[in-house]
Amino acid sequence: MDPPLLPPYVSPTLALELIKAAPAPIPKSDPLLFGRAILHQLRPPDTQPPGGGPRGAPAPASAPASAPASALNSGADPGPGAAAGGEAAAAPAPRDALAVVLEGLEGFGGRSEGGKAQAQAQASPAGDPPATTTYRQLPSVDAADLSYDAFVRRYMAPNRPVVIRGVTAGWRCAAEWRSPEGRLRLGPLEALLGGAAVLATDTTNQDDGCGEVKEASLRGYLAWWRARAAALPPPPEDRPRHSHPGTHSHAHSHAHSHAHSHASHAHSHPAYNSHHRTHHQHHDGELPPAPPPAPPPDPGRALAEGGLGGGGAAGGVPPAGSQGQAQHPPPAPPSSAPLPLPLSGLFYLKDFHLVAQLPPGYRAYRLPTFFADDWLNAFYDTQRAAAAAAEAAAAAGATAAAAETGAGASAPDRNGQEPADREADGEAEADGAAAPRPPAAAAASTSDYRFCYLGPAGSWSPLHSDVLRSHSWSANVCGRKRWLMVPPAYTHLLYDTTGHRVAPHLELGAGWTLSACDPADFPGLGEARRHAAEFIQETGDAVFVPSGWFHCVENLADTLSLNHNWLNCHNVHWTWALLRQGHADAAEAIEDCRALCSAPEFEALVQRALAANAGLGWEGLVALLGAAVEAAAARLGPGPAGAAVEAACGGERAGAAAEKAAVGGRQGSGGGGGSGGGSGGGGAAGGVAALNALLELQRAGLVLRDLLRAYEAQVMAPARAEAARRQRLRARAQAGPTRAQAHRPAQRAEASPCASEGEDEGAREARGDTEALEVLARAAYRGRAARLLDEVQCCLVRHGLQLLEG
Ligand SMILES: O=C(O)CCC(=O)C(=O)O
Repeated sequence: MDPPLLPPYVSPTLALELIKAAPAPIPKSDPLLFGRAILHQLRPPDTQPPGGGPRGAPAPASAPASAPASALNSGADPGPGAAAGGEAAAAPAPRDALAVVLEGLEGFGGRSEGGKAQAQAQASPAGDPPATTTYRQLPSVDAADLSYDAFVRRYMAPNRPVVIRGVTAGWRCAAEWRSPEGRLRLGPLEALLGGAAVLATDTTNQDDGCGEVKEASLRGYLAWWRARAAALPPPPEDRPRHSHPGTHSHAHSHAHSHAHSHASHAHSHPAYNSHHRTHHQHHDGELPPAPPPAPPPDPGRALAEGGLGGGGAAGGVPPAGSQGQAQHPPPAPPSSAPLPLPLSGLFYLKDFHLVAQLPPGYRAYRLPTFFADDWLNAFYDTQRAAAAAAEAAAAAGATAAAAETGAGASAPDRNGQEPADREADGEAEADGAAAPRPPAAAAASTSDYRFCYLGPAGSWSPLHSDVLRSHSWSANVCGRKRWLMVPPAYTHLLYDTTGHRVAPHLELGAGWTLSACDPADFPGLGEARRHAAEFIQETGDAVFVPSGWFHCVENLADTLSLNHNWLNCHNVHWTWALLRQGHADAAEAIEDCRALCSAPEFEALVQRALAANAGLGWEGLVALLGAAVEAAAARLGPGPAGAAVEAACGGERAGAAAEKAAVGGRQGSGGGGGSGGGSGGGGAAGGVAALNALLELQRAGLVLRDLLRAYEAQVMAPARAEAARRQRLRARAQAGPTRAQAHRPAQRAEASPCASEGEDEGAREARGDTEALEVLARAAYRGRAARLLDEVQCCLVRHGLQLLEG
């Protein structure tokens, strides 16, 4: 990955506007964010499962988008919406609330119609395909016409999707992995990364949210792809050239955002049948001819040896040339050995950690400026650097303490450079290292959220929203995808009647196997579909998928895309909402264990379950926020930057000048991105940096504040209650049996396990409980969160700002 020209700053005007406003509220329609009880409140009464909840609840379209969490969860907990800036405190009228989500979403037709607008039909009760169902539209814009300010103002801050055209211009991978005719070239990819280990998901079954996942080497996967293409019958001569008539025009007109009829795209559905896909491939020629035979570069990693090539970071990758030019030896010859993947499957290579696997110096792409403000990958990069530094220190025989000292955010990268040097050189850590990586660092290097998706026409991704409720972006290096996206206000409609399963896809019509998407199982799906957006992503397009927008994606041609998940000050409150509810869910699931272990042990179990389920625990989130806060505070500088801020926003003229400085030269995807970058010293540019830093601090602070409140409500309070319960039991045991219990000794023993033990034992237990509470209260990350919040408050106050109330 080529580094972007960082950091991308919004103008002082916009930064100040965003600081004064709350982050966009999260519609409270997602059971994973707000608890499953929300389904009972939001679902229309006639779609409630038997005995499933209060009837007469408001219809989904009337769901308050920013009702306080306390209205949903018992207690006075203000909820993530409140954490996000206090808008939740004043729940708007239902219709206004919905408008919060859809208002101003240009091209997203019919927003004021409450779902009636463009949907002309919905599935019949039997699930028959509606002949004329259409989807809403999505805006698309040329990268060159979109400033970073405009992107943030129109899309990222309000959490709305957009297609940005022309982002892959100048990318090396676009030049090398795509033929001049626009076909996918698998040979150069194989030469670079053939030995890499990949996971291939079988997407044959449309009912299955996640098909069988098999391990292979990339070389093995590509061998499967070629063999499958060769095994498929040649297309009939009389067939039309394009198997997706409904989207054909997109390729030529770039008219991505128009809705089209369901009937017109039925052909492209994976379930349609493999012959249609074969036809597509052969006629459109996305798959290059089989490469010329040559000895495999590493027979041990060849497909013939059974799939998993043992890859790893550098395994099987030919060395890069001195200019960073990859050498492209011919791919492995066809082999008679068994394929690692069955030809009957339709395998999709998803979530392949491409950047981590690329050879040193191979800069496949430049991170578009729009997507460059990324706390998530920065955090994992830091962790990886820390792991590498710790390993190197350990290997050098250094003490553990010395290793720890080196394992911070300022740890040298694998080239031994300090971060400041790297920035000056325009280097990205992800570009790879010259030195061989220690094994643990190699393992850590896969802990990022930078992916490649590669699959033949027809492969697809089921309906999902992204990990940690992150934003994602997807850029098509080659190929074409069809997307369906559901605004977060309608998430509740995607669940089945048990409230535990999300529909695997949005279609209820022809071409899809319907049993799992029976309207009887998914009563809200028809309505969800009426609110969904559909669009085609062509080669060179990037899709911005905002937090919490469920989407399913289908490859209409052989497609390779690059995808990142990312967090920043605009959506980190979504992640916190997920982790907060995830903690409550995990605690509830193991509530029975609470009495059996100490409070810190119970909390550790909960956090472990949370991290396993969601991908991050609270401690991890505090670490991530800590990295963001420290980086922002460093940019702000130690002294009061009030003068700089004033220069940037105090007067009309200064503000306008600063804005110009911020936006100028940042048009387009790779065309800039950095003005400012100063440390808060005077002048407009310093003001830009300072205001952007203050915005980040404020948003991180809001989450930290809510996290500390949640720690009190969800960790300390239940632990205290449990300690008090135990204390009551002990007191009762010490007081001796009641008259009734004296006649029922067995029951007495059950009621109080301490009853038969002496007073000393009880006192010891009481002391243990008290100590356990103290341990919880002193949890290191809680202390760090409190210190970070103090730091945030100090920075804000120094500049005459404060955290939003709520
Ligand atoms: O392209 C795909 O198949 C899925 C991409 C996706 O889900 C994403 O980028 O969030």
